[in-house]
Amino acid sequence: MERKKSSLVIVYHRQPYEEVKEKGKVLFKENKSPNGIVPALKGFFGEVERGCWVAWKQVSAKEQGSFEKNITINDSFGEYDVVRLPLTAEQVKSFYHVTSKEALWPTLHSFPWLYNYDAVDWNTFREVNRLFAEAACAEAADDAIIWVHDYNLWLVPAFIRKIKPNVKIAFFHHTPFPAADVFNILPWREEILDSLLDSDIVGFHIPRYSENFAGVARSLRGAEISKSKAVEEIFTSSGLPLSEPTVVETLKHNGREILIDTWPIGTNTNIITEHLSSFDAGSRIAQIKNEIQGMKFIFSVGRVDYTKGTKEMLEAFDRLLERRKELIGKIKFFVVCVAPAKGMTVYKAAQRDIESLVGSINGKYGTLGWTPIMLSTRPIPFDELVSYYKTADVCWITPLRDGLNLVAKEYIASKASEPGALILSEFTGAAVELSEAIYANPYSGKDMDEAIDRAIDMSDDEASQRMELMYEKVKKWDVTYWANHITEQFKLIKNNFKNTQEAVR
Ligand code: GDG
Repeated sequence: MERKKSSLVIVYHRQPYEEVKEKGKVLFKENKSPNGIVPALKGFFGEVERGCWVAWKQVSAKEQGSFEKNITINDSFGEYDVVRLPLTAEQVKSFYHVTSKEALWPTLHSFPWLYNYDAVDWNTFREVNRLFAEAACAEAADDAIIWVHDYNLWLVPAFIRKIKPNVKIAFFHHTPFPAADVFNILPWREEILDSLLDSDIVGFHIPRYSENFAGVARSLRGAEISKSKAVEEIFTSSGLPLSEPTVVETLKHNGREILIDTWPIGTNTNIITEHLSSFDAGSRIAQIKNEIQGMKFIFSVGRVDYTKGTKEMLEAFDRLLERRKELIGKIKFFVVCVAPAKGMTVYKAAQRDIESLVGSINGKYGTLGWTPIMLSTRPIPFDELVSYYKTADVCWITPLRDGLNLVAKEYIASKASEPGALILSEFTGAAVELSEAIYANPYSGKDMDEAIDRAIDMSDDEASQRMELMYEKVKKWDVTYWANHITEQFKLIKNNFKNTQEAVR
């Protein structure tokens, strides 16, 4: 029997569940972490009659023939379809590990010198994007919205537009979008831009990325900024490296209007509060407090990735112990830095750097009874994660570049009004929302030193006042707010912008 067509198709490279094998049987279990992007996106299925998710799965050439590509999942988000695109190991390596992670990722994060051009096989990247588009179109009703996520699927909108011209195409960027000077290094820039401009709506976390995108679209493709507005209350409009006073709302290109949406993803404050009030979290918090024994507790979370600035943060911690000997034995730093999927050579060096720095710092200052840094390269369960957030006096998040950074928001959601100092890089998207954080420029050792000093020395009164203000924002602009905002934007494109107060000139 033919499957019912979907009115919302989400195209995201990761599968929306954890696939586990138990007693020889494959089970699709809900993600262990109830927070994060996958549950946030699955939440949209509750709003539509039928939803579908398209992702890839590595399948060997031998198994491709018998592989069950289409499955239906029934979990706490309801019933939805999933298309698993079977990619061979070679396709995964070329499309994901090499082109996405070694060429596009460094460019998007403004690390062009790490961009590995020679290894890129653009034809494979294009082909995989075509497969995603075909799968999405096969599932989509004629008037569906197909919502494509992130840079590794940049070429999907153009293929969709050709296959199913009347569907609405939405695209969301989770990463930064760099200025034209950096973006235009990519030799495929025009093809990428043409595809993105085939969307009905292109979304970014913060105004700077939308402005950068509009700048590239204007200079490369002659797109016209047809509507701009002052940035909304959520964003700090001046004075920060990533602030912008105004933001583009619509672009006009080839006789079409493209909505440029700027709104940051929020975190799920309710789920965090629920988990923190559970018995498990309560006993874990008591246990952590017991283990910490009154020491100043610093916590940091981020994937192993040179963009996350873990090396620069550890170097600053090393200088801290060197500069302030009175902290020896009185401070504990827990760094959760989860190792990436195997096969990405680019991250091996980053992980080696981190492990060797941690070893060297512990060797330099540690004693039999005190180890300054505890490093976890394996993921910790969500209940534990929020318990660490709750107990941490300082949360240290200083990426060199980060599209948004949800960890900062999770720390705030866990602390609520309790004292806690958040050190936040000025180069994270979240920085333009969280003006009560202690800002740090991770490119400056001196700035990092000042930031950690301020965080450690901050009075509880000041730390709880700042936290309270940040919590109000994180709670107000949470993931539900973001979902409602996106739903409104979807309605707008469905009605061909008819709800816009001011007609586009
Ligand atoms: C991309 C963009 C943008 C991490 N370690 C553990 C764990 N995590 C969870 C965190 C958080 C998520 O992973 C990481 O989200 P971030 O936003 O910080 O960073 P990216 O993974 O780089 O995400 C980023 C995001 O997309 C959304 O658009 O903000 O800029 O790069 O939720 O909690 N969770 C658990 N154990 C861990 O060890 N349970």
